[in-house]
Amino acid sequence: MTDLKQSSPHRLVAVSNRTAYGSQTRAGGLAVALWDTLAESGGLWIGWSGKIFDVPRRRVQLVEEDGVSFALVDMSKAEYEGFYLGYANSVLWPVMHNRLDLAVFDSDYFAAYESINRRFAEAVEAQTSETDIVWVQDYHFFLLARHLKDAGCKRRTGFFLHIPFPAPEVFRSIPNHMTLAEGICAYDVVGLQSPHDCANLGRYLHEEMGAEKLDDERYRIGDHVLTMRLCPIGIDAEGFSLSATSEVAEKASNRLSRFLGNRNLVIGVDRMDYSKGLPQRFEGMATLFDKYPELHGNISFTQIAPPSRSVVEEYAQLRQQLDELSGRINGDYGDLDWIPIRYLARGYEREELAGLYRLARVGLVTPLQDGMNLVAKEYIAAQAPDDPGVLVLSQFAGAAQQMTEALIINPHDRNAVAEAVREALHMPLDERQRRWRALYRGICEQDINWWRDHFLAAFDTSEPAD
Ligand code: GDG
Repeated sequence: MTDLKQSSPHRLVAVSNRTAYGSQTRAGGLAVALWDTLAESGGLWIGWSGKIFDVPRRRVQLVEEDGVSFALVDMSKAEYEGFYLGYANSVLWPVMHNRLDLAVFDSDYFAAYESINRRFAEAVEAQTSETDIVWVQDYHFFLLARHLKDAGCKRRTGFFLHIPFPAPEVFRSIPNHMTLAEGICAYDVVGLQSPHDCANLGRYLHEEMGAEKLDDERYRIGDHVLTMRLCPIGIDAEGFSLSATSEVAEKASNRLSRFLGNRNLVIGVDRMDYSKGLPQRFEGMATLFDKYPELHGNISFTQIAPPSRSVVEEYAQLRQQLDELSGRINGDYGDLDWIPIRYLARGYEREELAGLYRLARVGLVTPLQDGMNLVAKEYIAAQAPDDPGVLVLSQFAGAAQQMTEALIINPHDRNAVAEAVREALHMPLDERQRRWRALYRGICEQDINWWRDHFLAAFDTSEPAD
């Protein structure tokens, strides 16, 4: 394994759109896992400064925090709009989540995407050396390694895609899909969330680029060998489990309990995003209320949905759709002493969420497409072992390919959602415990540190870029 922790000759350099620099709460997950390894290898994190200038500073800003160095890159307002709101979030995000109908193919967006990828590549070249391992995160930077190569800059590069890789038929609809694919192929190691994603990318590379499969992970494309690693992301399962009994968690749980009385809690927690299937979930709950009047007054569905990317039109529309839908369902089924759907369009602290998950008899995670879905894993981590709740999980979340002991459903089928919630509510304790134990074991074995180490170990067998 590539041991970046002990005086390894390789320094780790992370690249992501947003870094964890200056964030007050560096709680859990990716930020901590990267931070730890970066600090131990004397590493560097390159990302957007979060600042928008009329004329961006050309020089990157170098800062340090808790043993990690940061190189922060600026953007202009036009770049932010073209690269981030435009190409990343109005082209790549919808297409990769199978929502071609929402994609806005504007050639100015692609120009901005290329230019920001080039600027980040220049920052990588300037701030790193040939012995470093450069680990690039996510769909914002498909082209970064390609730009490095074009500039004659030799680096060992890895790329992790947090979101799904769609069927080749869908990916091909992006006007610049070949350029993006050449970008992918310029990396030494590409990590994906699920076997499904690996199969899709493998088929695309074979059909479009004539890639030859050498073994389980390696593809030859021209004279370059690409390692494609199945590397499902995890959480800090033990840490999250502990935080579910913290003071903050218990306080949040008590606040909600006072309102709940002895009703069973069904919980959903999602960024407000059309990939998360929120309208379909609300409709599924309406079907439950419709079919089973005996449940009225006996359960409470609480959906936490902090708004995100709200300046993008589709997100504003989703907000309106959810406002209307929850109002309609509460109007139809609610009573003087019962609100069927509690829909909270705001965020809570991480520890508060842990407490709320623990209180919930059912965790409802029903995205229409999702790279992994960490909420599913957090819900399991937060449960009390002697009285665990039940996870209802969409077959279209990457997590479903690992978490097979959940109740797996098709999120488009509102009847299936309703029946799974009912089954979860009636599930006997011994079955709940049996399913939970298997799920908890899984998320502990393949946690966030496993994910990081498994990805980086791929560099031991990958061939350096020419
Ligand atoms: C992308 C991929 C992949 C949510 N509400 C609050 C809050 N959250 C936290 C959750 C969870 C995180 O946000 C969401 O993670 P997901 O995995 O569900 O989804 P994306 O943001 O879409 O992430 C996804 C992930 O990358 C990692 O690879 O799993 O498929 O789309 O941790 O707890 N956190 C706080 N308050 C909230 O109100 N503090």
